[in-house]
Parts: sequence; structure tokens; C-alpha cells
Amino acid sequence: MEENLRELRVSNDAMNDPDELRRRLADEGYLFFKRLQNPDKMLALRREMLTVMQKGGWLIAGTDPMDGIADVTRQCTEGDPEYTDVYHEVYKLESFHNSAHWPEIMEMVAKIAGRPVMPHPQKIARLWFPKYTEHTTPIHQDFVHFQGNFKTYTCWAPVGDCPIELGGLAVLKDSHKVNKVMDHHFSLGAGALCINTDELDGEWYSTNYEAGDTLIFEALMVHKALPNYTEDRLRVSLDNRYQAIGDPIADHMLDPHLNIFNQLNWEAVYRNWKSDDLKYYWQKLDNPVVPRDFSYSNKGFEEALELGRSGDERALIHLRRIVKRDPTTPQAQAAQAVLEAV
Ligand SMILES: O=C(O)CCC(=O)C(=O)O
Ligand SMILES: [Fe+2]
Repeated sequence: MEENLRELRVSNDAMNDPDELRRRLADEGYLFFKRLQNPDKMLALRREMLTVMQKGGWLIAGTDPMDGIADVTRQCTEGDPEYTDVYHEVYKLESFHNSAHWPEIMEMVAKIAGRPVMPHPQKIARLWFPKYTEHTTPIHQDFVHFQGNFKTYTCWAPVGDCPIELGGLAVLKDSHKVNKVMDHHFSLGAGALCINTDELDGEWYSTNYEAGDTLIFEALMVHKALPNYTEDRLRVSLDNRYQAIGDPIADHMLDPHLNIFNQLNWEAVYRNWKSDDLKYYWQKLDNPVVPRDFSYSNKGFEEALELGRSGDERALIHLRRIVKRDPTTPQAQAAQAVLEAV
């Protein structure tokens, strides 16, 4: 279990005071609200998402999907084809995309930003298996993944209660004050990039989250997920991103999440939607689109090759995952060469 975690400061008292919200965000690097989002809506979303996961075989058959009781033999994560097979079925849910546009979250982010905001088209859910802890999201800043501009607001919210042992999000207080993108290195966990702990100091903050609770921070804030140490429960959470309309957005954030692994496109996502209101909503908004900078992920991959050559087991797992996904890509071929050599 995590040692020395401190309790997130709750900012519900300042919910109607934008200046105070901005002060706290600038000072501590995060804002945390109890039940910012309607818990009943969040729990209804939980039922829908977990029902899809149960159909995909991830939950024990016959159990209540609300309990999220995982079939641990199905463990997989981002980058595995088995992960996207089920995740992308969840991704097609209209209600999942709608949830990023709920007024309570949109209004709060607009209040903090002081300008009209929009959620990124690329919505993100994390579906985390128990006892798969070496794949836990490592320490990082979001900018290396999402880019665009530093004033991007990550809103992390569990879909259902998320006590510490289920592996919620933790932030390193004050870490945003480095005011730059830190060096990131190869990691086996989600996103495959991490900051080394010897470059950091400060205290980690998290909480026993309840449905509706929401944590908000900007792109340079250092954070990580806690490991899911439960016996058999899936952790389900949202981490959607918001930005002021008119600020630059990186091109990959206009695509469905993890579509590089299987070419999922918006038409496929939208196939069974009842309403057209949110389809391609961003095309009516004017954001300069900037190309994705691959230097962070390329550097991590080079490190994985290097570590793989020296027999590092985590790097080898990563390289095998890349080859399994699509053996024809240049990265997979470089990975394969290392795997054959060791
Ligand atoms: O939920 C996770 O495991 C990762 C979430 C994260 O890093 C984020 O919300 O930016
Ligand atoms: Fe993150």
C-alpha cells in the first residue's frame, strides 16, 4: 500500500469564487471537488460501461456489472490489442462522450479558465485490471502526451467510488511550479513515459474518491496513478481534457483514443448514436491545430530498445507488446531485432 499519501484539499467552499479557484490552482497545482459531477449520472454511466466490459468477457459472468468484478485471466492494458477490442466498444457509447460535456464540469472548467472552453474530441477512459501493478500509469506530466498548450485542463474522475486500494490518481503538490516539461524516460506503465523520482521532491496527495468527485490540473502538473491492489475489481475512470476555445490543439487529440492501434474512426464511434448534437462538434470551433511532437515518445522507445538490449525485463515486455500489435511497423521491426538478439 502507498505510504505517506496526504489528503487532497477539497475546494467546494470556493466553487463560486473564480479568483480564489485560480489562486489555489496556481498555488497548489490542482483543484479537487467532492461530488462536482452528479453521482447518480456517474453511476448510470458506470453501469453502461461495465455492461459492455462484461459482454467483452472482462467481468465474471453472472455478477452485477456495477461491482466491476474482473476476470483476472483477461488482464491487459493500453497497447495490447485485447485492450482496444473491449475499450473501443465502450468508446462507442454515446453516454460516455456526453459525460465530458455535462454542464457541471463544463461550467467549472470555464470558470477556472475565465474563457469559453471545450472538451478535447479525444475522450479517455481508463479500465484498469487488478493486480497488474507493473502497468500502472507512472509519474508524468500530461503535456508529453497531449501537447497543444500548457493551459490544458485534465479532469480526472472515477466512474464509481475509487478507494485508495483501487488505484486512483495522485498529484505531487507544487510540482507544476517547475514551469517546464521535465525529462521523461521509458516506462512500462500506461503512456510508456515517466519522470525519474530522483528529479522530484514534495508530497503526494490523493484520496478515497467517491462517485462524482473530480480532480482538475494543468498540463505541467506531475501526477501518477496508484496501483490497483484489489483482489478482483476493475478501476474505471475518466480523464478528459479541456481547453479554451481558440487555443492550439495537437492534431492527435482530434482522433478517437488509441485509434493508432486499429484505425477506429468517428463514423464507427457514432454508428449507434441517437443524437447528432455532439458529432464533430469541434469542427464548428476555431482552434489552430498543431502537429503532434513525437520526440517524447521516440526518446522513450529508444530507451526501451537500449534497456531491452541489456535484458531489462520491463523493456522486453514493452517490445514484445509492440511486435504483437503490428509486426510490420518500423518500430516493431527495431523491437523484433532486439528481441532476437537477446
Ligand atoms: O487514470 C490513469 O491511470 C491515468 C490518468 C492520467 O494520467 C491523467 O488523467 O492524466
Ligand atoms: Fe496523466
